[in-house]
Amino acid sequence: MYVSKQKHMHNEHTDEHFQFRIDNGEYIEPRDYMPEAYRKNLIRQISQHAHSEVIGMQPEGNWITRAPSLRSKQILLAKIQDEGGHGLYLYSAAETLGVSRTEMIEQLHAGKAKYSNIFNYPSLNWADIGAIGWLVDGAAIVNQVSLQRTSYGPYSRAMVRICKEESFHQRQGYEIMATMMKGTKDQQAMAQDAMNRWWWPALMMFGPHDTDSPHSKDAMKWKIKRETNDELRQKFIDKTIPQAELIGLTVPDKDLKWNEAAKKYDHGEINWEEFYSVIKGDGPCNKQRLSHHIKYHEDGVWVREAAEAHKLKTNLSVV
Ligand code: BYC
Repeated sequence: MYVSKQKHMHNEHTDEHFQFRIDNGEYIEPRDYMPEAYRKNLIRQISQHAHSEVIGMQPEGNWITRAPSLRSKQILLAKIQDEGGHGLYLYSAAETLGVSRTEMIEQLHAGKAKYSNIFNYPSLNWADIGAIGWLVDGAAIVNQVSLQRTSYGPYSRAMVRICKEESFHQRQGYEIMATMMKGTKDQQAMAQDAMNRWWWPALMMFGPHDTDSPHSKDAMKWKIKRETNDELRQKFIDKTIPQAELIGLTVPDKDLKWNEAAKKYDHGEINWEEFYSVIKGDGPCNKQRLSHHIKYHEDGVWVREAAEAHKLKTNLSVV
């Protein structure tokens, strides 16, 4: 009896048992056994996801002071604040895997950790705020709805909460685009121009094609990813095109057409050269985004020190 219990306990700490649990649809929790490569892949993905949320505040923050009405300013402020919150849930989820937030930020500042390609493009005018909410948050939702069922418990739970807020963000953007499309010829042209500039980078958010995605095989086996890059990209395209048509926007892809047999849209070739150049650090705003983050991180040293001092004082008073 005793021997069989020991054997069972031993088995719990093997890759085989881990995969059995994954195949069985179980969630993996921080203290559970996990292969080192699973832990590393999760830290990479979750920390990059967190960095994306926080860096993503910059292109939107650019328009707070110039929002066209008090209502739109309040909504934009609330949305950007949500993104900061998403970053915090995600940094906390990553910390449960044994990495500190300080280390993650250091990796970002050293250029070792990536963040989403999309935030390296400039937000030139108010229509861009519409396009970001509608297309960028729209793409993020498709990805994140799928990640609600990711195999790592803390990441999955963070996604459930984030998805609720993202659907409001997507509507905020679509409302801006719909309003502009009902406006003057100039406003319609601005909305179309924003659509033209954000469409292709939004498709790139899903990552390289499955055949060129080095992390996908393991991520699918471990159910970190529940759907592949191409499957999610296709879902986004099929869902977004009718929304564009409804408000009179043209999708900037001459090869786009409905495939009746496959019941999906076929689309044109994505410019992967542009994608790799942007994620390597050579996009239009990479340097600006990173130097802004570094500056405000350094300016915020006193806040972190004050928080630490307060914690110490509170702990002492409890003792
Ligand atoms: N951008 O093997 P692959 C938001 C990298 S923010 C940059 O397919 P994976 C929002 C990839 O990291 C939404 N890099 O990788 C916030 C890898 O390089 P490394 C952010 C990319 O991880 C504010 C290499 O290419 N969402 O919603 O299996 C305002 C090979 O790729 C990108 C998430 O982060 C990219 N787009 O699949 C508004 C979702 N794509 O790390 C909105 C969580 C690929 O080996 N992340 N790379 O140096 C994921 O689902 C997956 O990480 C990805 C990529 C699908 C993005």
